Amino acid sequence: MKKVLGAIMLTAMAVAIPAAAAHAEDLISVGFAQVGHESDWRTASTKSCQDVFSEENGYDLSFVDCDNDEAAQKEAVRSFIEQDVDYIIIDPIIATGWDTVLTECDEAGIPVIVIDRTIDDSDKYAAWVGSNFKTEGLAAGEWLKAYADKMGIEELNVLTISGSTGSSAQIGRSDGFNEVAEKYGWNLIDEQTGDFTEAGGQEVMENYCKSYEGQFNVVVCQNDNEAFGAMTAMDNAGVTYGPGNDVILISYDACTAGLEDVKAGKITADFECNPLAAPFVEEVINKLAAGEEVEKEVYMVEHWYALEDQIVEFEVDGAAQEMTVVTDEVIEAQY
Ligand code: GYE
Repeated sequence: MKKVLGAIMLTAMAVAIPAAAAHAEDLISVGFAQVGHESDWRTASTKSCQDVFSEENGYDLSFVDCDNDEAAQKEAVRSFIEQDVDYIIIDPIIATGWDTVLTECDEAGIPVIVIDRTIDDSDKYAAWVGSNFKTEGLAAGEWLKAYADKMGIEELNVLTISGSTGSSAQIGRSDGFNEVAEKYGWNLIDEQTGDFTEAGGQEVMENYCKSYEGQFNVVVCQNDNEAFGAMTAMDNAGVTYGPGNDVILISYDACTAGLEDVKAGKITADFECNPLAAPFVEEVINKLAAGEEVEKEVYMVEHWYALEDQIVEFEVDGAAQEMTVVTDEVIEAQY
């Protein structure tokens, strides 16, 4: 048995050595036009891609941080076409305006894989891997309904700090939550963008605290970083938030620091968006390379998080939703 194991290990090493010493021309070249570096979610997404598309794994990755600049993102894609990379990955900053540049990729014969946010005005890409943002918004809304009922809170006065305007993440989360709000007749006081950043969240919340003092009992932040900023602003204004306090604070992403704030009783519920798309993108690339059919849409699996007392039963589109209680182990296991 020992001998057999040794032989297997040797074979594995024999395969591994040439790959590790591979020349650039043996590597699969991938260009990745990333949105920017605005959030913890984004950091996890970038790391996931850099880990999977490493030289060790046989890739030559050209990574461009587009700093939330749509024009820079199109330029990055065009530079990948010039470099004649094998595959292009795009996380589109906004959902529209893509058909021309995707046509150029198509004409150059370079397959495009879209991750995370969607492209809504062109289908000239091989596959998309990401999340259902509308489902996230619906889940946050239906959770709020069930939780408010449990707590006997009859009137909901909601302030939203939205994500980058025109991104599919913002559009989906707003559409989903607002649909539920309209269904139950909640008062949607205001919705302003915090651009998915902590500084943006803080600025918007500072204005809200001044303009709507004493008039709101729900704050919805469309990502954790905005929630971090909003909490600073509420602390400074003397507004309390989290279970049992003045304001029900809802967030999206459920990154490690977000879950820590759920555990600490600050964020009331956090709706996950899973940033680890890269392994699924690699599967798509492998299939394309083998000439196999690929699925046009691949959805990430996500969870809804709260502390025990905030766990309630609710449905989205007729399907019962499970919630996860945030514990140290859960936080530890999160990206
Ligand atoms: O929620 C936010 C990030 O596109 C889903 O972008 C992503 C969003 C995420 O900046 O934190």
